[in-house]
Amino acid sequence: MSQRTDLTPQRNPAAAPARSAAARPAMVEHLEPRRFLSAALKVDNLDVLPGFERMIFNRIRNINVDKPNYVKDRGTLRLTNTGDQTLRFGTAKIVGPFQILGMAPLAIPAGKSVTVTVLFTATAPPKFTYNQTNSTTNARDAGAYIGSMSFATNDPANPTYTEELAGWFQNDSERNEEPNLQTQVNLLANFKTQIAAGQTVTLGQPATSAQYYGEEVVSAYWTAANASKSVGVRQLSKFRSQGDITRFAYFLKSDKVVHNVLASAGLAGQSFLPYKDASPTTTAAATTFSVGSAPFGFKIDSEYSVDSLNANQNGGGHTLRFFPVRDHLGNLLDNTYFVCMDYSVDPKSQNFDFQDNVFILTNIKPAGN
Ligand SMILES: [Ca+2]
Ligand SMILES: [Ca+2]
Repeated sequence: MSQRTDLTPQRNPAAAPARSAAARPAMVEHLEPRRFLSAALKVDNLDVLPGFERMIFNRIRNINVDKPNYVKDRGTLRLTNTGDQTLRFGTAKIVGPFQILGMAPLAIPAGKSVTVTVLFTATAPPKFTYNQTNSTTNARDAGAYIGSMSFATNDPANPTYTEELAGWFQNDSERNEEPNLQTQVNLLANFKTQIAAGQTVTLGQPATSAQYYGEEVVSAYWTAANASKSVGVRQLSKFRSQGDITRFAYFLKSDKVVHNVLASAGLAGQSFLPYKDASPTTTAAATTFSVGSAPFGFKIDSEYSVDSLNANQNGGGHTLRFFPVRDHLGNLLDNTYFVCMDYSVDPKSQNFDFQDNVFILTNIKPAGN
């Protein structure tokens, strides 16, 4: 899977369908009516997540001095002209603390692509609106900027194209200034999955039993939806102790042997789209593994998807929550789920924010307990 998950961005519904040369009757090209000749814009977010239409970022003012934070403060779009006339752009209009690195493109010849890198440049939290953090102590020290980049084009289907830009700013690394799970999934990444009713800072549980929220899918074990294909994993975010590697594993229900398949870098301990451990920062924390039709569970660092296997039975040992992924239009993506975890090994520090590590899993379906 390298850097891509199976979550291929959906085509901009406002964009004209890609026109392939093969689809046109070449023999009558010279007679083709003028109305078929145009530029056509196709947009790809090279991060893939959260989608072609939106980029997510984060920044931290006071980084951890001993373990300097990697932050996701830039991302790149690929703009492709799938039409047969030169694609031309007006001046880009930016809303919010974002900027284009270098020159914005003015024109793209037919069939060619250019890349545009966008930086998140906030230097302070936004004006306080409501508590978007993972606790109640420092809610004014962090917040979300929701902005955009738009430009006019001569693509008749996209007279104005708008890319949504969403950035999280926190004054400090950790210190309860992390985006809570709803802030991450709904406000910043704009997935329409219902995490919980209303606005919820944490997803707490009674002392001895689990409590479930929103569209949560309760299943300790899973199987590959298509047994002939691999299961995909991509880490969406990591907001836990700075400097610590996160290890993602699976185990078969039959033998419980833990197979580590992915590790994300410790220096990306407070970041969206963390990178793979011992890799360049441009290598996304993503992988695939194959299990055929065997039921399996997940283990993320200390926490199992099988509640009874967890060392700490606070909240019934329920430390991994699964939610179906709904895209920005509210469509359920087939066999695609978030897994959202909360560390419980030290009961005193368990805070029930359930966003210490968030992954997106593809080609899986629930297999019960
Ligand atoms: Ca936590
Ligand atoms: Ca956390």
